[in-house]
Amino acid sequence: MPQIRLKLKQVTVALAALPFAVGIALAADQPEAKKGVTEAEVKYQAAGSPMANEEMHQNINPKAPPMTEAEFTKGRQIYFQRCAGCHGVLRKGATGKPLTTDKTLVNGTEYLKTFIKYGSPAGMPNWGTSGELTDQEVDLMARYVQQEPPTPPEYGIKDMEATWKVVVPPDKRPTKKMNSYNIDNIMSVTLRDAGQVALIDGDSKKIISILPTGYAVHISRMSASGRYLYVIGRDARINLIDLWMEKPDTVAEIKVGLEARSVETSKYKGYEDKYAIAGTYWPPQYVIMEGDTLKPLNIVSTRGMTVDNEYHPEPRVASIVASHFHPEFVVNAKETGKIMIVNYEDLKNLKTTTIDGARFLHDGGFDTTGRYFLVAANASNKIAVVDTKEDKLAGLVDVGKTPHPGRGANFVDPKFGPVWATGHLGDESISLIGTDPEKHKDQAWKVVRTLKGQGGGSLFIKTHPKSSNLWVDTPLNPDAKLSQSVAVWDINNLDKPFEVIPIAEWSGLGEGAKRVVQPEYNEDGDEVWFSVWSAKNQESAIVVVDDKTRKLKTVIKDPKLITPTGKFNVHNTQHDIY
Ligand code: DHE
Repeated sequence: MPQIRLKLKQVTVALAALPFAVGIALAADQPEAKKGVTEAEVKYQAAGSPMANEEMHQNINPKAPPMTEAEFTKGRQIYFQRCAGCHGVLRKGATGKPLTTDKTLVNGTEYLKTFIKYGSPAGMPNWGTSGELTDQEVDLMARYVQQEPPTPPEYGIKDMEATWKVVVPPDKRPTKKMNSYNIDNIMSVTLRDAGQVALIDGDSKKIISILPTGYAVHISRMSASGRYLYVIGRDARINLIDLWMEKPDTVAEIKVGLEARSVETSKYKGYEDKYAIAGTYWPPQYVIMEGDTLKPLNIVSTRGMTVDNEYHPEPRVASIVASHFHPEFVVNAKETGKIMIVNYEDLKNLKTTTIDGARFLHDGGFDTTGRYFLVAANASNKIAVVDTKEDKLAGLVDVGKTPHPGRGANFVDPKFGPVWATGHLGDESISLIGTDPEKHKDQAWKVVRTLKGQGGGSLFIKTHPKSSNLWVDTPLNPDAKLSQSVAVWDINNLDKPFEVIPIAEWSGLGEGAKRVVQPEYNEDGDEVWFSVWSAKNQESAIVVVDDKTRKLKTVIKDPKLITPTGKFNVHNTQHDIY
């Protein structure tokens, strides 16, 4: 079959940051997925991929309807902005159905147009009738998905080295803390659509500095010593920030791929601050770097077989945590459902233990002992439990629909002992899982209690060892009353109904989505911070609540606080306290 090889030119259309953009979501084709996807899940999946502007190779399929090069370029941009989050870069399917040509060519242009225009009850948005795409664009996309998927370039050590900058070499950095900030109580706040982080002094609530980072910056993590802060953008750029400087700033940076979400640092005794690791969505791989310079050392691909023994070309790297029991990282691959425990003692003779979890691994956190890592397998409605001491699967727990714990919440249930909890995107339940196989063996790795929350669309749940409150957000619930408030339970009295706290109302903001997202505690565990997240051109805020009284303490507002989402307290992040 003749194939024309065509190299698409780089395009300059800016990728709009689409915080509330929706993606195409169809779970029906996935073996483990429960049928139907809620509006919250659809909303969550697809922020625009930063890859829309990458140069890619395109093989023309002679059986597909004709398209001009300009049409290809436009189709590719729309695909990466709207569709890739759910259907995958190579269109092999993730939350959404596979859109490979063996399927799309059979369906044909007219069928695809109807599907794209009107959507489906299983979760596909109605791109045409909602006004997001014109009839012409719907027609273009129907033809585009019948072409072979363009392949973004690979990204190896030379590409990484070309972007690697050591701004201040280690021997030119301070040898002791040069500022008077209480570093342990600094909050690193994601300013999502500004591509920045705000470092906020948790004691004074004043902004220390706003630092440029990657595109649609995603998470912050701390080094074992608490000195270095690592921030990763969706465009896979990492900033290494030295908190000892008079004014904390970036001392090194690197771009480790084309699209990413996770970064972590070595925490095992003897390896503190020695290594950093980042996982990428594209290419599907992870890289181990020097902790204090970000020099890339070792890149490992995650391509391979799924837990169902089918090959997957694009297993995106989701959460990564550092083991406290061995010199190891726990790397979670989304599409394969495999959990890789990577031993970093000898990078040239890398030992990896691979555990079968379930699909699609996403976010998670440790239990209170730091031994067990609990990770959401969101398309399987399960939590996989990894024993990081024995390096094996301790359990696979059935929970509610589309679990989304963030790092989860650890506390002692008055009846069932130590538990770790997760909320869900797909329903209103909060699952409490027993985590003490020694003293509460019968409860371990089982849902011991289910709380009924405000509604679905929950992303983050949080408590603190010094608190008796359990906070659950619902930022993606379609009802503004729910997305703009949080529910809080008394841990010592879980049968008592939750209280609803109107965080967005307390913020005093005007117009905007005002989604209340991600509770995070201060170092002392007596304040809980919430982001009130509106669009880029609207005012947002951070609301600080007194944890004991559940009353408003203060509102942090500043024109520079653009789209705040995640907040990472240095002490809590450094010590995995949640
Ligand atoms: Fe996240 C964590 C991926 C959308 C805020 N997010 C994570 C992690 C992954 C991930 C893999 C775990 C990292 C780790 O622990 O190493 N997030 C994704 C996506 O793929 C997704 C669904 C769509 C996308 O295109 O990015 C997505 N995430 C969002 C948002 O829309 C959120 C709410 C706002 C934002 O800032 O973009 C969001 N994600 C967060 C936050 C964390 C996170 C705040 C860290 C939580 C924590 O407490 O550690």
